Amino acid sequence: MSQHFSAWLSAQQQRMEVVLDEVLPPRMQPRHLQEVMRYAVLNGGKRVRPMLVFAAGEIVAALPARLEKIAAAVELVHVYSLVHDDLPAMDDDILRRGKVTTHIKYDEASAVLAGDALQSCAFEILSEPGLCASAAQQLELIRLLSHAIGARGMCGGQVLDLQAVGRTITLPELEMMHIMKTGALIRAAVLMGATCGQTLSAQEYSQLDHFARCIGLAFQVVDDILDAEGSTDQLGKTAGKDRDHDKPTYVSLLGLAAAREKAQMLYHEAMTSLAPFGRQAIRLEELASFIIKRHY
Ligand code: GRG
Repeated sequence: MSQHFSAWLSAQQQRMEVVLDEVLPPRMQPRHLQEVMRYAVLNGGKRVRPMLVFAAGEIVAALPARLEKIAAAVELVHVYSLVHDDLPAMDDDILRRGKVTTHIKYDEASAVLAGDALQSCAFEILSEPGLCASAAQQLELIRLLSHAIGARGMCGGQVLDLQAVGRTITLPELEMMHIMKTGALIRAAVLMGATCGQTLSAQEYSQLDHFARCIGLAFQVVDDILDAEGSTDQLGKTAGKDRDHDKPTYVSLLGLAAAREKAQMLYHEAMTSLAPFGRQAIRLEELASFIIKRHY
């Protein structure tokens, strides 16, 4: 990671911490629910999806204040998915972002409700009057996010994931599951960042969309590799869960070496898609590299 990128990343992460603190003010009622939401959201996480919003927003010269709100909405939805994913009915985990999971710190009902409330908070932010230059742009943001996290995106992918436990699935089935469960929200983050500034040509939008799809899938391939290779300390969440739960992954289907090759292939395809944007896409390029090379 270049020093320049690493400084950018940590400045943006700090900026996100402030924005998230502002959208979840500590004194809101009911105090308990607000406390649970803040526990789940603040002080943790790489904030990759907000970074993708910022980096895509640079391509269309979007206003920083606008991007901050959109990035916050995407991160709140991501955190909701983590809180629900950790519940006993789902992945049943006790550690997330180096802290005990939300339902362990509080209780299951609080974790379910905090996840639900984070999701509605995200859509409330996106529908705030005046967020974008036009109502049509705001509707498009809401469409992109709701599509990405519903039955044909994240929730649908989670169902496929739960159904796959202990079963043998094909590579195309695994790919579809990963694209929906993880890739769809990452793709939405990029497209949302690119939707709130100058308008891209259809060709440019489709290039960016291809980048977003490649990097969304690559993110989960790397996650499979890290789950197999990383330690609990390094990841801040329980390592080796996929193998322990007999879950099909790129590593279990292809082996570590081929999984690494797949991630590299997707990375190169993603970079090729950015070529028409030249220097404007530098942050997206750096983020793609960060996603592939990350150790946590
Ligand atoms: C609707 C009841 C109900 C449940 C939904 C949506 C859902 C359950 C689960 C979502 C699926 C999910 C959690 C996918 C995992 C994606 C993934 C790789 C998460 C880790 O992302 P990072 O590494 O995490 O960016 P940090 O902590 O850095 O933000």
